[in-house]
Parts: sequence; structure tokens; C-alpha cells
Amino acid sequence: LRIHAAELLVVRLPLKFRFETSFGVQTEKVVPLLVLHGDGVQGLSEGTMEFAPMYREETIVGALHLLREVFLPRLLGQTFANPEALHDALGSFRGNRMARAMVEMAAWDLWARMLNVPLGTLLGGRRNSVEVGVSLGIQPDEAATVDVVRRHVEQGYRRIKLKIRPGWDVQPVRAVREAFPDIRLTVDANSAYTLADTGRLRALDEYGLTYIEQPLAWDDLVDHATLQGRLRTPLCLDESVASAQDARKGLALDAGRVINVKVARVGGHAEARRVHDLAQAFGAPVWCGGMLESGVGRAHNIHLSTLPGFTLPGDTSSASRYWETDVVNEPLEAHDGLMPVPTGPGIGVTLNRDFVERIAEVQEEFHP
Ligand code: OSB
Ligand code: MG
Repeated sequence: LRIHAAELLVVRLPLKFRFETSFGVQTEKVVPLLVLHGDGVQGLSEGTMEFAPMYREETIVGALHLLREVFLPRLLGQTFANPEALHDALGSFRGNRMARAMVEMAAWDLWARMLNVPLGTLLGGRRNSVEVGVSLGIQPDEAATVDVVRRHVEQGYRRIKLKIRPGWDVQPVRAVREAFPDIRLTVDANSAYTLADTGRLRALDEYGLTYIEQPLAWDDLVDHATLQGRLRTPLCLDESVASAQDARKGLALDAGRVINVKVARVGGHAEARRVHDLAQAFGAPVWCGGMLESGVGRAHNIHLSTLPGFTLPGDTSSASRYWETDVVNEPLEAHDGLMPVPTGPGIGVTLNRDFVERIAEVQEEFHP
């Protein structure tokens, strides 16, 4: 695995919908893309850190700085035994897992393409399609919520997740549950609550939710454990799991009973697989979360979701939901709630170079 050169591209994609969560409103997505050039093949990845540190602490500018000045200079011109060895070359750096994951994930794609196998197969996955649900932003009122849920249920999505925040929780859940008594329904608070809201969260126990995602602080496990002891509904950890060690502590404490695995949040595919394996050992289901990825990150997510412990539908919905034009040539579309795994080596998608270079706000090349 020799790294001859690298490219960084940053594009801005307008979202087709207004995505409101407990931490703000999003109408576009800034997508940093990394291309690693190996022996006759290229590996692709996407950064999922955001413009502002609202979800977790990493930012796009911070990641670009690290890639340009710290990570890429250590990798260019070097040879590694495999993607994990390449990731180990960055092992002395703390935190910044999403930035490091950009390098690691591109290395996995490159490695799988060199070996001419789909990435999912290389990771140990055995599925050719994965079950998907959809994550729906906060709507203006209950009627609009029921309406948007209906449209996505009709499209076949296998789980509906509603974003909630204090003051907008029981009302939308009650309205949706009355209209759709049998759907698999979940909520995601993105850390908007504290233990003082226990009563409000307990009220959600009436609605048969599959789980409540990350109600409490992004860096907390202890209060989540207290809350889990007071609820019937399982908690699902998202923000507060940045590693397999965090997953072990969270499951051992009973801070949650389900884990949302986001490959970049935990630092890449190798660590995501360790989270998966650990959750399996605890008998806890996992599912693959999303960060409104373009086709590059979406394809990575689909491949990871082929591992056997991903027994709940992920957030990796159809690319056409998000944008008019994607950065990859291949359509990533779910049918009846099943997303086909792109066939072909690596992540199985190719960059739409014409489109990406036309709209790129950053386009840089790196050589040893
Ligand atoms: O908490 O899962 C989350 C998007 C951005 C940041 C955090 C989250 C999300 C989503 C969207 O829920 C999932 C998707 O459609 O990609
Ligand atoms: Mg979440």
C-alpha cells in the first residue's frame, strides 16, 4: 500500500430539504473529499466533520489543516502493509478521529481496489443489500410531521427517526404513532436534554419507540446510565461513542442498549468493526448512522453495514433525497427500504470529476 500522491477537494452541495435538529438548521452540506493515489488505483473518502463544531468538536477547517500540515506529509511516498498500519502511523496524535478517518477510509478503499474486492467483503460483510431508514428533521407542526413521515413510509423506509428537542418531543411522537401504529419509530435528541428532563423522556415510554438516541450530553456516559435505569425504552448512543473503548464502557454501564456506529466518528473502518464486534459480544444491536454524506461517504457506510451485527436499519437513505447531483457517478438508491451494496472493487463508486472540479472551492494536490 504505497501512497504516491493525494488530492483534497471541497465542494458545497445545496440540500433538497431544510434539516432542523436540536442544534440548528442545515440547508447545505460542505463536503471535504480526499483522494489517495496508490499503484495504479485511487482511494476515496469524505470528511464528516462539520463547518461548526455542533455535533462533535471537529471542524472542516481544523481537518484541512491537519491533513495538509500534519497527516499527509507523514504518509506521502511511504509504503504500508495494510490500512491499519497506515492508520497506526497517525497513532501518536490525539482525538481528531474524523480527520484521521478520512485517511484511513481512503486507504481501505485503495486497499480493496488493489485486491479487487468490494470493501464490505474485505471487512467481513456478507450482504448484497442493507436495510435503511430515514432521519427526519424537526417540522413546523404535527400535521407537517405526519405528512413527511407518510411520504417516507410510502417509499418503503424500514424505520422512521424523528429529531426532537425539549418542547418538541411527545407531541410529534404521539401524532406519528396515532397515524402509524405499527411502524418502527425512533427519536434523536442530539444531546439536548439533561437528567432534569427525566419526566419528559419517561413520557416517551408510552409510544413503543425502538430506542431514544443520544438524549444527554455528547461526552457523557454516566448520566445516560442513570436515565436508562429510569426508562423502559432502550437508549441508543451516538455522539458519546468515539471508540470501541467508549462502546465497552457504555454497554458495561448500561448507559445504552443500542449503538449508532458512524465510521468517521470512531476513527475509521477498523475501529468501527471493533465497535461492532464488541456490541455483538454484549448482545447489543448496532446500526449505521449518517452525517448527510455525499455518495463517497454514503458508499463507505453501505459497505460497513454489510457486517452481521448491523441488525437495525441505518440512516443511509437514497442519495436523491439529499441532492439534485451527487459527487459520484453511480446512483445510490434504496428500493422498498433496501439499499443495494455497490458492486465492483472498493466502495464501488467513482468520482464525477467534471462536476466536482467545476464546483470545487478547494482543489489541492500533494506529492512527497
Ligand atoms: O445525530 O445522527 C445524527 C446528521 C448530522 C449530524 C448528526 C446526525 C445526523 C442525522 C442525519 O441524523 C442522518 C442522515 O440522513 O445522514
Ligand atoms: Mg444521532
